Amino acid sequence: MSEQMLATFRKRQQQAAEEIIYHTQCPFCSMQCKKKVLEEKQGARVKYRTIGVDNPTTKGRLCVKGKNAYQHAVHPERITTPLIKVNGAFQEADWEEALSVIQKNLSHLQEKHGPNSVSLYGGGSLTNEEAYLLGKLARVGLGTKYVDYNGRFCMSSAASAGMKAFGIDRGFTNHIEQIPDAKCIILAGTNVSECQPTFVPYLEEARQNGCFLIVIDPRETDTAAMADLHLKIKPGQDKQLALLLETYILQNQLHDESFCRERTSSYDELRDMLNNVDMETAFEDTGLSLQDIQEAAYRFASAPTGMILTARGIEQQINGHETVRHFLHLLLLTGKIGKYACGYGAITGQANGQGGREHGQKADQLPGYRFIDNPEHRRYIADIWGVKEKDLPDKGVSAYEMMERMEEGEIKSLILIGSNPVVSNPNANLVHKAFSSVSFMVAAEMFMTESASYADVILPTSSYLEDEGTLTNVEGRVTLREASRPLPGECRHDWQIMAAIAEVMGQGTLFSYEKAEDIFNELRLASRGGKADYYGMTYDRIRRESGVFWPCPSENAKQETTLFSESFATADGRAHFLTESAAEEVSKEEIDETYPLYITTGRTMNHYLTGEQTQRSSRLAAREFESYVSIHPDTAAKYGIRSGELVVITSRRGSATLRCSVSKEIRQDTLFAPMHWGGKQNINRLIDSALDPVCRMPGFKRAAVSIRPAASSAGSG
Ligand SMILES: Nc1nc2c(c(=O)[nH]1)N[C@H]1C(S)=C(S)[C@@H](COP(=O)(O)OP(=O)(O)OC[C@H]3O[C@@H](n4cnc5c(=O)[nH]c(N)nc54)[C@H](O)[C@@H]3O)O[C@H]1N2
Ligand SMILES: Nc1nc2c(c(=O)[nH]1)N[C@H]1C(S)=C(S)[C@@H](COP(=O)(O)OP(=O)(O)OC[C@H]3O[C@@H](n4cnc5c(=O)[nH]c(N)nc54)[C@H](O)[C@@H]3O)O[C@H]1N2
Ligand code: SF4
Ligand SMILES: [Mo]
Repeated sequence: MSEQMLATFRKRQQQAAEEIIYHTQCPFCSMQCKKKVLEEKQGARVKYRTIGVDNPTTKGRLCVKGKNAYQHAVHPERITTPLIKVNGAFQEADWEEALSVIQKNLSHLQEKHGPNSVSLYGGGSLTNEEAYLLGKLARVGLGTKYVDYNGRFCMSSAASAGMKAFGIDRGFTNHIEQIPDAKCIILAGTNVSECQPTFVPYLEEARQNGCFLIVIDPRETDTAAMADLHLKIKPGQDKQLALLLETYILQNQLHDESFCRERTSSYDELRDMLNNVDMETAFEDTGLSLQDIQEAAYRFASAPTGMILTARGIEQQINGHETVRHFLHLLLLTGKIGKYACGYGAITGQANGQGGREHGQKADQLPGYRFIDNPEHRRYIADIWGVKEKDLPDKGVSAYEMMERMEEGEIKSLILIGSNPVVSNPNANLVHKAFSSVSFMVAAEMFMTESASYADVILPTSSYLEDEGTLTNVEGRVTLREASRPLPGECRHDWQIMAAIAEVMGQGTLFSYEKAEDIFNELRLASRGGKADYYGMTYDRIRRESGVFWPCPSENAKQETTLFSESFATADGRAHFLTESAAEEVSKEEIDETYPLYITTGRTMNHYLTGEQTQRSSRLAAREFESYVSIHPDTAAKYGIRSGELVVITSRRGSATLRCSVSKEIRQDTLFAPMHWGGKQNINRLIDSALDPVCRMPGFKRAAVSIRPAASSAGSG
């Protein structure tokens, strides 16, 4: 090697040594895989590598999204200065100007139309500290009742079902390390292979140990491919299926009579109710074979241990609450809860899907899973916040209902932090109108999204590489994301943004924090004695123990690996059966001559939610650069559609144009489209605005539609 070459080589080596390591957690799903991102600077060039880091939940595993998530965080399209809209165009501004515009507009609207003219909309990507602060900003910073978040669309039915049946709502009732010992597992409407890939090894281990795996899904997903029995159900008919399973278990004496008598209430009423179910109709509704249904019931009830895991397939229905309740009945009837390797798991969705719903960004809730219409709960939180109980607003309305009130003109302003509602809400055409009709809108965002483009002021926020805080993962384990990358440009953290808004609105003293940990320490007090009690956790303890489960009432409280082993968290200590139907008045959308097919919607491996982040990762975008609709080959032939061509799908609300993908994996009467694209590919233009009467969940998983080639001029709807 020549001297010159050696010198160049040494120089390169020196440059390569300029490596910074950022410890963090993946920003996407509820597995919250721990990882480190290595930033290697070589002169002007920067290279990134991502490595999984061992932890009790995901053991160092990462999926393709987690490996590539740095790409959006360092993307040149990141918004890094405040933007103000002037004559329809965004202009860069400084924080002082932006906050002054916010103060003037919000004050003007509230003086003229009252405090409730302003609304806030949050998200499940926010840390616990930020979700807590969003609720506080609404109730005491701005004094409005209108606050809700995207988690309403995510898990509200599982949350309300868990709360009513068991007395608390924590995703998993058991630590997930017990899964390998479960001998029968029902996966109802969950596609973990694509949505929580680092969870899958737990199921594989269970199967190795002899577990019988049942998957309920209208599609043959990668998850269904692992199953011993796949029930390819008609969309929206899972409650009917659960009723059939319950009845079969009881009729064949496969239930646990002493568990039902000792640990539950309304057991006799449940039996009476099931006697009155029209079994023939229920059976026809499911589109399944009787033999398969009977096998599922027999396998689950007779297995020594068993678990039921649900996700959005059965939950995002306008009878989602009741559907989940009936799946919980299967656990109660067979006594498979409160025991090792038995129990329930609502597989949470977003990074902080669980914690995000516990600390008060939901219309009806206060921190610690307290309720805003409970006088005692109100008093407790008012004391923590140093305000009078009577000054706390009442309950607001759910996420989509806020959109309706914007469109009707009652809500005049919106502060959006961590969501992209024009792509993710049902009946997306109405959301466009709602956003056009508000007089003043603020968005805290990383990117110019379809929703943020409606804003009058955009505030640049931090990413998961920069923003430290706690998140509660799929297990109910509170983890600490130690994010240390310096804030790019003028970006600020969401909690700083909320504190700054409170300050210009004259409430700064209630929002003076120096770091996320200060907010966490207030949250600990606010959650103390509540159902989701975080009081016994500190940042140090979470670090030391690699995450801490709630409930955690004291600093030396032991972590409970199995909830409900002695009693349930209800007032009488018993689990509650649901014996009447509240959902009868909301009728599910039926197919007819004009709209002859069902459509269901969901996710694919490479993209995340409305795609704003994953589509800015070139490696993920390259894997799937546009949306699609799956159709069975016989159905495609019937409607004269060739694979790969563009088709127009129309419902009673609107249309989307998608590329057709012909596949035997889907039912003949059903189409499937992912939710990750906006604009003309936005599948939520088709989804109805009807909501579950108990939890206000929309029916994202079932609509009636027509299909035609985009090239043809004829069409229906
Ligand atoms: N890759 C990826 N992973 C994600 C996300 C993402 O966007 N992309 N998002 C995260 C979030 S926020 C969430 S909430 C979770 C969602 O996780 P999942 O709920 O697992 O995801 P989905 O694809 O919405 O729906 C799951 C399955 O339900 C099926 N399904 C549709 N209709 C019905 C029905 O009527 N009955 C039954 N039984 N099944 C039905 C679909 O075919 C689909 O396979 O994933 C999280 N993880
Ligand atoms: N048809 C159909 N629609 C659905 C669903 C479905 O299955 N089918 N699923 C529903 C479900 S489960 C969910 S969870 C919703 C999700 O719906 P959305 O909340 O609209 O989805 P995201 O794409 O996560 O939007 C988050 C936005 O916030 C930004 N962001 C990310 N992190 C942060 C942060 O820390 N702070 C701030 N300020 N901004 C941040 C991102 O850039 C992105 O633009 O969609 C629902 N909509
Ligand atoms: S998307 Fe989910 S499973 Fe994949 S790396 Fe991120 S947190 Fe883990
Ligand atoms: Mo979600």
